[in-house]
Amino acid sequence: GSTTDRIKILEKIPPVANPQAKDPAAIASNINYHAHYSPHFSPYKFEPEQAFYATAESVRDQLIKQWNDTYSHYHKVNPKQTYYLSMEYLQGRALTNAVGNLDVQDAYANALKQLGYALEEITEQEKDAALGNGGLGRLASCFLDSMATLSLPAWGYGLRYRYGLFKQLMTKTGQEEIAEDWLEKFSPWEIPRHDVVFPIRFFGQVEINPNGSRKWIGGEVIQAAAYDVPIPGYKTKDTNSLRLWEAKARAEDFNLFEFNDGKYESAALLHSRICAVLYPGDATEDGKLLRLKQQYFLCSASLQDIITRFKERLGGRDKILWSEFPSKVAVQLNDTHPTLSIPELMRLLMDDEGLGWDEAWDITNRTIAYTNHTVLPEALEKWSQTVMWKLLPRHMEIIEEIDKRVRYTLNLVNGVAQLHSDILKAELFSDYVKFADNSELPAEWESAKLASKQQLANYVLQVTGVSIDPNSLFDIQIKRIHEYKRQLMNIMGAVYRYKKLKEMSPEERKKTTPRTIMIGGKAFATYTNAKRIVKLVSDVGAVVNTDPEVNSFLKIIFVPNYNVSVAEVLIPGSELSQHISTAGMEASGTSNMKFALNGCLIIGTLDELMLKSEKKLVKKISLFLVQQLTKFLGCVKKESKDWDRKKWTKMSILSTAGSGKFSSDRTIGQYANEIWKIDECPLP
Ligand code: Z15
Repeated sequence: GSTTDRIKILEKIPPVANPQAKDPAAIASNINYHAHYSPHFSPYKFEPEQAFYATAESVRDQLIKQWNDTYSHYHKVNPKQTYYLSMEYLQGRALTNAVGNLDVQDAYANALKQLGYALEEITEQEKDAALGNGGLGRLASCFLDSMATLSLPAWGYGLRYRYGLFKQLMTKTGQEEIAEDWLEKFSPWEIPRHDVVFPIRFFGQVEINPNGSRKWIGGEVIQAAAYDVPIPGYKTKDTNSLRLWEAKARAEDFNLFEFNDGKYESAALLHSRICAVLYPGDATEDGKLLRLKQQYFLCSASLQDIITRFKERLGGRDKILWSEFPSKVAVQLNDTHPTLSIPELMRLLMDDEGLGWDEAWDITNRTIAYTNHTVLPEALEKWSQTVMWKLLPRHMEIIEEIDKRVRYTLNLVNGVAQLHSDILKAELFSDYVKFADNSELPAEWESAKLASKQQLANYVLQVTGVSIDPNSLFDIQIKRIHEYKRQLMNIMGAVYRYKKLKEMSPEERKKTTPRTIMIGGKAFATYTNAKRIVKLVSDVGAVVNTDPEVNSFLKIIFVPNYNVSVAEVLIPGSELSQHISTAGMEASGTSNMKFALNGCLIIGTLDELMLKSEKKLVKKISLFLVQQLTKFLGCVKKESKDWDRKKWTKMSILSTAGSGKFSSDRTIGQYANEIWKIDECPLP
């Protein structure tokens, strides 16, 4: 409808605040209330964008009550609580998730219909929150979802980057990076906590007191201010928090005299930029001072907040029993990025709270756990001692002491992936297998898949202008572009397939299975080889897709700007996906599990770590691209021969049936029991 039509519809619906509205008419009124009284736009407009913000604010009303209730419930019960510290979160869109978890999907769809909109049209308006790069960040977001779903008292801590991951624009010269300001208008999902502010120090020196205790003084101090994002769970009222820190300078830190002298780069102004951008590299080394500052900023603000809450929950006792701290707090570090938490907790306990080394070290050990996410040596961050001593002098003293005391005793490392082939088999041959041969399920399964493929085809047409056949085999590889992930091998395989098709007679071609190969992912801006791969994929596509002789048998698509909401369209529409990283290089991989859950078959590397875990020692063989490609093509050929719709459907059903283990709910359940030792704390 036109702008005037929309306003006319709006006029018929009374704007009434009703944060707990349940029926569609009341919800429509509440949405209209927000359009009128929480305005962020000029009046007399109710275009899709305005409708999205008003709808999101209305859904937020629904969340806020149970969110506050959850907080006071935790405060009263005072259970042991987990804090997940991560430099990255890839939340994607929140509206569909919130409406689904609150179980108000139909009511909202209906309400929006009264306002002249389809729910899908409105949810499409939302920008992805992309405060992360890839697998590590998305895993953190899945974990938050599962922690709420399992009613666990567990919160996330992160940074409120103004600019998240860049937007990938495809031009004649390949990938171009566009800054994405996800807060350009505003985020309806964050609540500023003006009362939660902590000082964060950088530089300065260590003062030694007459009694031997030490204190970090001087340097520069900035403020960390909290912004909370509600995390609703599925089929639970528990609504947890993701607390994002924002760097702020206090008014008194501004030196107006300097400013008036034209010195705009005052320390205070520089500091306010700490959270300006997400570092856009995925698993690559970075020694930038700003990144180190970001990491310390996250650790210090989060730990000060955690200690403050621990003290608040003492329940009126004025004596602090620090030995109780590990029975109230578990801190999980997502990769090495937040490991400064270890010396920071030591510093806070010793220098601010007056504990001795042994007691502080015992508490720190029992509180903090770390997960490793990479086997790439270049992904392990390193900083020079000079930089560290300058920026964090007290922490360096503590780190040296830890090194002296534990360098010969430390032997515990835990990683993200473990293979449980036996469990897998047990699940694969469980009762579900019977359904795979059931007469109705395969047909329903196929039509659901076809519907998802049709949606994907519509999306590809919309973003690339290329039309693809939903009846062709959809073969997908989506992940950050990296040499070790071997998108190059995949595209070489596609070129080989194209050449073979060109050699065939028209009759022979008709006997092949038509295929659409889709590759998507972002390349780190300065990673030249990765950017060349992106360009190659899109150039090969341009040749193949316009070749009338073969383009009904093969299409090659570079899917631009791969992100969470694009994944939500691609993964359900997939039939075959590529997980072909060089053996021994991928710590785990997580999209493989999402594809499998969505009934997609997988081509994957038989990783040498897997063989090792089965105690079969294999000699490490390093292949050149050509040999790898030959092997890969052998695999691809076999899977082409196997392409029999009935057989595929059965394998697809078994794939979904056997992948329950890969739910992040299962992972988080295990973390809660085995590492954090926390119990669920559901709202009554
Ligand atoms: C990242 O996305 C991953 C590891 C890292 O060290 C960094 Cl900095 C970013 C990925 C791994 O590459 C991937 O194999 C793993 O599945 C994922 O983390 C989640 O654990």
